[in-house]
Amino acid sequence: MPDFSLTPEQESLRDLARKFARTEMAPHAQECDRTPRFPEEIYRKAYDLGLMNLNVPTEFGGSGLSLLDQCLIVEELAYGCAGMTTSIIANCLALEPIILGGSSEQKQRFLTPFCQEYHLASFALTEPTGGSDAGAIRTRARKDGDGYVLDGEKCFITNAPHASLYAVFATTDPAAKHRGISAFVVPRSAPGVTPGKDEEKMGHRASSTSTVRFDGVRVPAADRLGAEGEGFSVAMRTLDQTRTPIGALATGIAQAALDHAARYALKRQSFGKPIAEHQAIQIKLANMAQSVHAARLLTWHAAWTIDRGAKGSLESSIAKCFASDASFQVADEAIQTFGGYGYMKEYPVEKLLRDAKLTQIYEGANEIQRTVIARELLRGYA
Ligand code: COS
Repeated sequence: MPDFSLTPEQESLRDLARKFARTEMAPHAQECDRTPRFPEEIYRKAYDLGLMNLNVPTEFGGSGLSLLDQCLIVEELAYGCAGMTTSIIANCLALEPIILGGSSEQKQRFLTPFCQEYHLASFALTEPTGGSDAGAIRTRARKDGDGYVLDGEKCFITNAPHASLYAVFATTDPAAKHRGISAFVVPRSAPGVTPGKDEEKMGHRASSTSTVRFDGVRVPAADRLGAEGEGFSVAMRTLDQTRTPIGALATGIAQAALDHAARYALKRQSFGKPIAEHQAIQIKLANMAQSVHAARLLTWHAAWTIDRGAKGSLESSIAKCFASDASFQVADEAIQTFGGYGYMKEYPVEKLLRDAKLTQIYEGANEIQRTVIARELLRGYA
């Protein structure tokens, strides 16, 4: 890890994502935020350039990128628009349970089509009464012949109205708590699957979020990932992988906020000089720069740790939690640097604050990240 240099391949991945973010995403970010609009044409272009399904192994037609490679891409995309990035990387979250828990036959069957043609998938874990307490989900999977029947409702599901496939977590035995949970792959076309209407959100408004209902949905046993009761482990291992890219996404928002604030501070005059020459603003910019730098390094460190085969629960929670808190603070300071203009929708920084807020909540609220961090930490002292 002391060597922070990127390989030529990583440099070109980063350049590709940077160019795409600045030429294809950023010019539409404001309009998609305001309307709001789900810009599927941009997601299709991202797919065509290989900027989706980053975690799918090469043997199933994916790019098989390391987590560090993924983070380099995600940070750049988020610089262009965090909401679009959430929709672009949602496939990674939805397909990870198949990568981790699926048999070779299931991987071939479910992953390959995503690498042959543009499709969206959703990760369906959260429920109206069970967000942070993932072991308490109520969606039922009742044994029926050689399969299961699913009943229940999921909420806050990214891309749900546009997805063709869902990774669904359901319990065969609620009394068994997390040990009763199994993971299933459910096609959108299965009778009884009903995505809800788009939620009106504070930020990430270019992405789509809705409920999904499962009413008597038949799922063959062949579409269960891993053994019955292994679903909670699949979900937790998935989140260990996908929280680090959220650190990268938050870093991208923070870098954008810092860049806007620094440029504005050099231009904006007060008391006869650019505000960048006032110490109060310099201190803000210096603190923002430290936060962005630390967020990036913690994210790279978590990615590097996991790429070397470690579980990385501690490192990914640290990266996600620190980077998202940093992102919110940096966006807040960017608004303060802009003063009244920062509060206006005409300027880009208020969107960054709204987008940063979600990174403190999704893929596990930061309170949960601190729970994970403390548990992992204390294990070393017990
Ligand atoms: N990898 C593998 N297994 C894990 C694990 C991990 N990262 N974390 C926990 N487990 C296992 C534990 O080892 C334990 O196994 P046993 O059944 O053998 O004892 C089991 O899972 C239960 O673990 P724990 O007791 O820690 O579970 P809790 O109910 O206390 O919940 C948290 C743990 C809070 C960490 C979990 O519910 C969580 O991550 N919640 C947030 C969910 C989330 O991020 N939602 C966002 C969805 S995507 S937008």
